[in-house]
Amino acid sequence: MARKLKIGITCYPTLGGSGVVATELGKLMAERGHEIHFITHSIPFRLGKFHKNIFFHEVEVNDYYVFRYPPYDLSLASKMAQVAKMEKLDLLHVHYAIPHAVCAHLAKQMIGDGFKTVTTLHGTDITVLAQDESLKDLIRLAINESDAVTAVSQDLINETRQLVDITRPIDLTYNFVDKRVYYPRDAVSLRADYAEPHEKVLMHISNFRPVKRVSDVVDIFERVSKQVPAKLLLVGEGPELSKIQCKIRQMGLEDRVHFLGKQEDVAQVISVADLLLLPSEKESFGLVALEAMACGVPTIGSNAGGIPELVTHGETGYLCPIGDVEGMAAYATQLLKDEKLLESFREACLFRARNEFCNDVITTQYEQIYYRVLGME
Ligand code: GMT
Repeated sequence: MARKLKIGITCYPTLGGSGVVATELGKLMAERGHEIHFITHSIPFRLGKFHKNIFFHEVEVNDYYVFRYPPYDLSLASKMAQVAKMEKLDLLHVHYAIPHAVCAHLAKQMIGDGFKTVTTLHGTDITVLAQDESLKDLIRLAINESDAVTAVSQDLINETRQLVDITRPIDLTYNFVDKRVYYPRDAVSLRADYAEPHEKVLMHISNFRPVKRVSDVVDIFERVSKQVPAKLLLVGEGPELSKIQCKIRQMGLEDRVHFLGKQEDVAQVISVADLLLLPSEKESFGLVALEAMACGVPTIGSNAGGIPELVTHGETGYLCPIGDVEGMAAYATQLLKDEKLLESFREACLFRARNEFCNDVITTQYEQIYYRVLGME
């Protein structure tokens, strides 16, 4: 049996799908007996209760008076090196190229002895940041200097090759959900708080950034609700929220739309829905569509980025070109009006989530990558 590893993990601990995936992966690796050291500026928000084998090392930024901008990246790199030496880590796994993969590269120089790093690309680190010429060379360096690089969809691998001019191997490692957490929850009483028994529930969950096209969500809902009695639940918050609230008022939809704000227990909330709307402009994977799928909720969305690798058009949801609100509304209406079809989609969702994106399978893939870079295959 291969020896248990000591793994350092760095991610954005307070927001986004990349932080969720990194944290869940750390928890699952710890369950397998590996020792996990999170090196982040605050405790990862999905870490939850006490876990044996999980340690947290806080990155504190030195606010020395000559610094106009306190150098977080340098503090992180130093902390990575310090923890790696002190705890005798086998490797560092960083999520998101900027600045984490760059810091890992710096840390590696400080640690020496052929120390290994693994980088996982999540999407915007390439699709947004690598568009910036001032960052492109830095991202390329960080990727090329990692001992293994993984990406959350084939689409992201293709974009990375194209945008950053990378030829090195990149492992495709899809995102996953923990099947013990993500399953259809009993949502009868919660649902009754928001919708009448004869009404359908559409849901959107995001960080309300422009890339999510939440305005399309409202346009789709307006069209659907003319055909099917329905409510829209909006979960999350972000820069577009007040614009969306205003749009809903202007369209006279206030009594049919509920804002739930940020929610911790996504599986419970999502189980209320009949459909998830995800019309994003860009989405390297679309973790929320997987969270929905695992709870038996089909997605109607755009065919942007990696979404088609996750949502099977005509089986676990329907996908249309970005901005095609008419098409998305038509598919949503068709599905909501046909209870038998909706039920078959629900079943297909549960089957696909359990078989293709299950925590056991993906955790093993990451574990194999760790052993490979350490020459322990
Ligand atoms: O835009 C977001 O939703 C946040 C962002 C992040 O960095 O956490 O999400 C990216 O990583 C997620 C986890 O791998 C993917 O599911 C999202 O598709 C990806 N977002 C984009 O590509 C826009």
